[in-house]
Amino acid sequence: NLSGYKNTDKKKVVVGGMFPVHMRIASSNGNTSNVPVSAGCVGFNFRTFRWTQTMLFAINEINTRKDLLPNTELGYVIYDSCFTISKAVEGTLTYLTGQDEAVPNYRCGTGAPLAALVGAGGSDLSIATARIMGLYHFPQVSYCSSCSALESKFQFPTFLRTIPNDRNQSTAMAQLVLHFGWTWVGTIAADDDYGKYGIKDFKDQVEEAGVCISFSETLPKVSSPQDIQRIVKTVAESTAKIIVVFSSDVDLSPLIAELIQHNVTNRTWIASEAWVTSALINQPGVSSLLGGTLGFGVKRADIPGLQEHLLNLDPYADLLTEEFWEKLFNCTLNYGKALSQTKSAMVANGTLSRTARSVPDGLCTGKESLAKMNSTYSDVSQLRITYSVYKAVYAVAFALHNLEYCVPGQGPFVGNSCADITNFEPWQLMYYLKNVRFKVPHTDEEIYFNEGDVEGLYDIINWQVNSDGEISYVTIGLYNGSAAPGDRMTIKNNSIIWNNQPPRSVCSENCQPGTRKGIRQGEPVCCFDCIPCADGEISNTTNARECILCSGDYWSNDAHDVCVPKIIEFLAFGEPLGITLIAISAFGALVTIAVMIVFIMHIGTPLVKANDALLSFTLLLSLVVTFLCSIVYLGEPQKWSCMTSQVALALGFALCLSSMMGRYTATKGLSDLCICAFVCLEIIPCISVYPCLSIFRVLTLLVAVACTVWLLILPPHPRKNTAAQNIKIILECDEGSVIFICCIFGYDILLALVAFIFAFIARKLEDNFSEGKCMTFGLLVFFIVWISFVPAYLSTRGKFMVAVQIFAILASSFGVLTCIFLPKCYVLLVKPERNTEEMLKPRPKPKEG
Ligand code: TCR
Repeated sequence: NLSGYKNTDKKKVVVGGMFPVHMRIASSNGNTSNVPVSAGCVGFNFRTFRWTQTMLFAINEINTRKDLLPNTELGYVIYDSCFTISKAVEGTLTYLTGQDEAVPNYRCGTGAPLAALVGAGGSDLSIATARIMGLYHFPQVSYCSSCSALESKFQFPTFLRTIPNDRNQSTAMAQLVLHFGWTWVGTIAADDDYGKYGIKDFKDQVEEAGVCISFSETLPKVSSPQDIQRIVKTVAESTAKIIVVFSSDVDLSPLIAELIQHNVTNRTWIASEAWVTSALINQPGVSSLLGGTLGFGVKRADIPGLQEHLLNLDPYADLLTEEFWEKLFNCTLNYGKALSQTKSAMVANGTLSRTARSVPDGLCTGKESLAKMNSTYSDVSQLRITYSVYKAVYAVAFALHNLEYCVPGQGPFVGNSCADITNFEPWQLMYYLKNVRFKVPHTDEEIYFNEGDVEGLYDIINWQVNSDGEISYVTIGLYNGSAAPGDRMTIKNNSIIWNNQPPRSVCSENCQPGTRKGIRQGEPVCCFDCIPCADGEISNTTNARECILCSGDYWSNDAHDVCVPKIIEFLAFGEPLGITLIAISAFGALVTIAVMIVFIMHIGTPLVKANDALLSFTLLLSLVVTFLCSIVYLGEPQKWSCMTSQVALALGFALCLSSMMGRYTATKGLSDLCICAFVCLEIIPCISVYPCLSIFRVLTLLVAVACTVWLLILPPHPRKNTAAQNIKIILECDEGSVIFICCIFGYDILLALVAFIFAFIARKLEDNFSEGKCMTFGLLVFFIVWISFVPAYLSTRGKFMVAVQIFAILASSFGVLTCIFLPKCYVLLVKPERNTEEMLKPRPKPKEG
């Protein structure tokens, strides 16, 4: 510990200070047979030594000021906490008791009153010391203990700090992560209150916002190669590109060194305040690993005069400074000059003796130039915690000033009394510290404590690698924790320089529309698979959880991101197939009409006469009907067209077949009678062919009636068939009643069979026009067409079903037309000489009765 004040006749007050000048305590040799001594410290930290010097500088500045504590001189006692709780507690007890060897509850002599303790360094140290200080109502002002646990006034009633509460920083980090849309981050925390509370607050906030933590590692407090190796492995194997580190530089540096060894690159690090501008981390060679790092730094300030103070250091001022000098210049100071008694007495407390430190042999004079030596100690470019130390000392000074200049009778204490600067109680100073409000010299920042905390202001710092591979800290944004939630953070996005490209850190990329998220069992929610939607289902948002089923008349498009109306399918007039079918049926109808005309022109000739003109015309007419009714099948099904098409076809065929049969029987005479009678199954007394024929006429009539009833009760109607095919709606006719349709077409089949039997039996009968053969052949064509129609019809879908049906109609009609009428037309038109009575068989007179 260093202490001192100048000898003047002013009133004196002692301010305590505690800094982690060393990085750790030397490990003990485990020997329990010796008298135990307080552990020595190793690992000199230039940065924290600068803080120490800043406290001295601030005290000197205050002591020379005329407006602040003009009649009081501040002295100081500074302890090295060695970054270790036990040392910090030891220092606190020593400070409180005034003994070199700490004896609690005992304070020696009536020396200058103790004012407040500045510091303790890290949060875990402050937590330990603040508990002791709290016992004695002794104020403590910390410059770098930022842990949120210290905000509890219940546990730490006399703790104040000039560094913002880490709650702000954790929120800021969470906002930063959310700002850039990173949802997959790794975290590394130091194994102390700072790291654990900081990371916990951060995690709580990001996880609430849907970010997933890829890994959480804890840095060992006592350097452990296995632990470091394990963390390196985790970092290298993780797919998280963003790693948030809440740790002090001292704890982090072994990991960074190891990561560089393993050449881990392509990560973006989010730095907490404790290492964001640390020279311990920012060593040559880290740029590939840490370039592009983003971090939070507390407010920076320039303190005029500090640099001169730092450079005008007297190497022999005290033991710490001597050690500093020797470490910096790597030499041994020439002790012969000034090794005082007091200093050797203090060796035991904190710093190791020279021999134990094993300094190098080269001698130094104490005249070496600090200015030429560019060290962290004299670097005043990033005065952040240094500035916080400065503020802490000033806070104590202003509080003391207010205490000293309390107007008697108007004081804050019982009976409006004031405290006496030469002999005050620590809780009295605490009152003034709590209520202190002052402007920091050289900057216009105003400091006051709100429940012991100051405002959460941070610079957002980006580590930018310049052309020589060095890293410079560029402030790319600000965070103000006391602003409205929406505008706490301002970031200049385009002034950020990333290590290579702006990082993306997600476990799984977003699921595009058309797919849905599929969870992976046992993995965080940010890791998922994108599963394409099934046919007929869509998703139209990114990261949809479910696909939506398209309703009724809609179906998914190829990309599965919108429901599109199903394709409506029917055989249209306009399309090639439709046109072809119309043409064929029109052609058929025209040919039939042409045949009719030919027959009319030759109406008196034997051939026409022999064939019973009326029946021929009925047959031809029925053929025209069947040809034309195929057109009705085309086009979008309407109620009328559905009703017409089947009925017209069935009646057309009935007419056609019955007239074929009738005509045949009419022509064939006697021999056919028995056939007719046979056909009529003797049930109907059948005397001539004509009554026999009329049975079919009656039947036809019955069918017509049945059709009418059918049309009235269960009419065929157009229907949207969505079931047959997913992507299409087939417009078709619903028959209404299957039984009816079977009946009327069954009747047609019956007629056809009967006609066929007639014709088959009669085909051997002599006649010049081979009437019987022609008709047999025509009916055979008819049967073949309709039998082959069945499988063809059943194996097609949609509009082709209609086409198959029309083809069957046309084919059968053409078959009948050509077989029956072609030979006759041939005779009528080409061979009129054969159209004579002789050529015809003598017509037998129909038997009456
Ligand atoms: N608060 C940390 C310790 C710490 C620190 C630093 C240590 C902070 N900033 C800079 C060394 C250098 C912030 C704590 O433990 O609360």
